[in-house]
Amino acid sequence: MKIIYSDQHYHQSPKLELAGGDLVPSFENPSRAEHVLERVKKIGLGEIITPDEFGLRPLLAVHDSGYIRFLQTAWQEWTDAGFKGEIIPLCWPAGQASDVLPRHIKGKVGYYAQGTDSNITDGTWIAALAAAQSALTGAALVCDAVKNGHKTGAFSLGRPPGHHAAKASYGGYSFLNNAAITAQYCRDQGIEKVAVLDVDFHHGNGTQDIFYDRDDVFFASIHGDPMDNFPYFWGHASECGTGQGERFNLNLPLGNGTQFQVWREALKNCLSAIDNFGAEVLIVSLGVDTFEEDPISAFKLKTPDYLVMGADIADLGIPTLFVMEGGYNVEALGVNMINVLVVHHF
Ligand code: Q9C
Ligand code: ZN
Repeated sequence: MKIIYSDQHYHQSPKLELAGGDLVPSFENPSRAEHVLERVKKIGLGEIITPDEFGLRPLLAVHDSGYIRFLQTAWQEWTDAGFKGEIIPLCWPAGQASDVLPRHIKGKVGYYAQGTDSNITDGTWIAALAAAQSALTGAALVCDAVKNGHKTGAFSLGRPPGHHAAKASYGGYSFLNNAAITAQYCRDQGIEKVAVLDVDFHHGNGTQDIFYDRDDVFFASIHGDPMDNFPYFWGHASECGTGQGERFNLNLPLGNGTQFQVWREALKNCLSAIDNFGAEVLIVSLGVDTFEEDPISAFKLKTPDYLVMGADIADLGIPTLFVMEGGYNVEALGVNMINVLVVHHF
């Protein structure tokens, strides 16, 4: 399995995040990628390559152009307005509000943000763009394999994560939706049916948002019940898609404290739905914040469980791109994440 990695992720190194009213060191930080990369090297998972350049076009195929422009210019506008700290939004158009995009950067930030957890820094755009290009590089490998009738797997080892980023909003440490960008890229390469399987602890609300009315990209997510967990306003089992997309969105929320035996049943349901759909390419939003010792999540998966998870996914036998998402117990992150991948012999 090829691993795509860029050290540009170091440009996203937010200082602090609000947690329970305290400012604490950001959970989503460069040490996460360091631990995963270290593990990849230690076990010799595969060749590590740097990303190719795909430009902005594949990003604009899933994200709103005004939103992309905002990500590119937010830091400049923020510093031009005289601010020195990282960008943390302070107000939102909640409830009944105008849908007009404000002129001032403080208003724009509230317009595009889902919450206060995803600081925009001077390097956020550079890092997020590199993560997207890494994922696209992996997608190109997988698409080539499909065309040549080979089975292949690739792993985009990148951050910041992406699955909370919607068409026109950021949140949950996500700015560009790497999984969605690659799913659309595969479609544009002529792959008829693409499935996205999201195993991160948190619901992939951004990916759901992007493909909610579509029947060509199937989205399945296993996650902490939004009644008790971020992103709170998306991820209920009743959200099945709309219009053409009805029945092509599968949410399997599970209660806090869920252990692997129950989690695995949900995985089997997702995998058989993906199989029935007839996916030619599988993209996995690979978060391992389902780990029992994750500091911000509530499932009880153990380190060996990730081997079984990986084997179950490999059993589908579909060319697969793994895209790194969450996982915040940095000590265990490398081993847990690579356990999912190590059983893929292609
Ligand atoms: N202060 C991903 O795993 N809530 N995002 C943070 C802690 C947001 C997680 C609360 C969690 C988002 C990609
Ligand atoms: Zn997560």
